[in-house]
Amino acid sequence: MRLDKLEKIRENSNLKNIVIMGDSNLFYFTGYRGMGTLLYCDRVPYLVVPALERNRAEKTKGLEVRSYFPVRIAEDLIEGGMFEAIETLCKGISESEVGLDVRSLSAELYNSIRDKWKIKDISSEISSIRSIKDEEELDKIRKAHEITAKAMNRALEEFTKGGVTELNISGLIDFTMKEMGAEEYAFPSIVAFGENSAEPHHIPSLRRLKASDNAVVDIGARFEGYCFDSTRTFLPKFSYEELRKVYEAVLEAQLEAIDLVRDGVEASEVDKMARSRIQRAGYERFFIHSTGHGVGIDVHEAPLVSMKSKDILKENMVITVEPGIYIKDRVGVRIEDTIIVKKGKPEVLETLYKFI
Ligand SMILES: [Mn+2]
Repeated sequence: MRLDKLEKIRENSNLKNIVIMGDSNLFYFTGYRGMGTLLYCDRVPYLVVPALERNRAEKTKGLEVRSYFPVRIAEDLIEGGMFEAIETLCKGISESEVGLDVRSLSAELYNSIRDKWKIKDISSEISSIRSIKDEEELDKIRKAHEITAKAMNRALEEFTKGGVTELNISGLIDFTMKEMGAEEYAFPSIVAFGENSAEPHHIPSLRRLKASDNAVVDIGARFEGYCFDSTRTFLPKFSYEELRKVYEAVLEAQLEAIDLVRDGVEASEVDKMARSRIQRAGYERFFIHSTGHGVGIDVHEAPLVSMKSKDILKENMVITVEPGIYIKDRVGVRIEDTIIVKKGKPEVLETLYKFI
């Protein structure tokens, strides 16, 4: 429960009422994972949920749970939908500005709310608070790391044995993660062999591993609501020259960029460092995404580690550093670690040791 953080936002933004609708934000502030809305009405917090979620919601400590249903089937249900419930509980909500996590809403929902209330978007305040993790969050991320590392090792074993398809390996990865206690994967596992690795977001297929293939494996477990994100590029026993050159450039770029990561550094500097190393190797035009992103309840969240980022790295932010080179129809290499920013040397959560 992090209502103290919501109270701080309310105070700083000079708001009377706040409504939180995004799933990740709802989980962040309340610990509840399910359908529902956090209504913070004149400093009184309510968890407003549809009738079917009521029992689960009531396990959330420290919050008044109110539930609704379209018709009156029970005394203690509010008749109507979510908006009726909110307006019943928070009289006069439409009279002053309502703080809302607009970035989490669909365009449709946003439009219907805009007609009812005066909105103040508090999305960026929330994402900047969420970007700095507390110890409880870091422990969940470390556990997600441990699980992901097991799956990565399993993937390498299969790669070394050979005779497998991309789908074989991705299936084993997903199985291993759940076997080790992950609730699910943070995003669909990417396994890409040979020329397929030139597509950063390749979808695993029945492509069978050949002796000269590399493999890009980009995976992450989700543990108690927290994500992990890691990529390794496996090299074949005998790498051809281009693959070796590309791999070395990406690895050195990643290591140099990680060396720069610490409290107070501009995120854009980390991106520039990775990019300049890849430029020196002559592959700049093949590094077609940003260097990294924050990881937490969402697999992509603040801060942004890109050329244009305005974010400053702070202690206990969790970010990825993941340069890559992608040469169309030939080969791709990406190496990614999730990293905890510290005052000094960062805590690098490696899934497999890196070597050339
Ligand atoms: Mn990533």
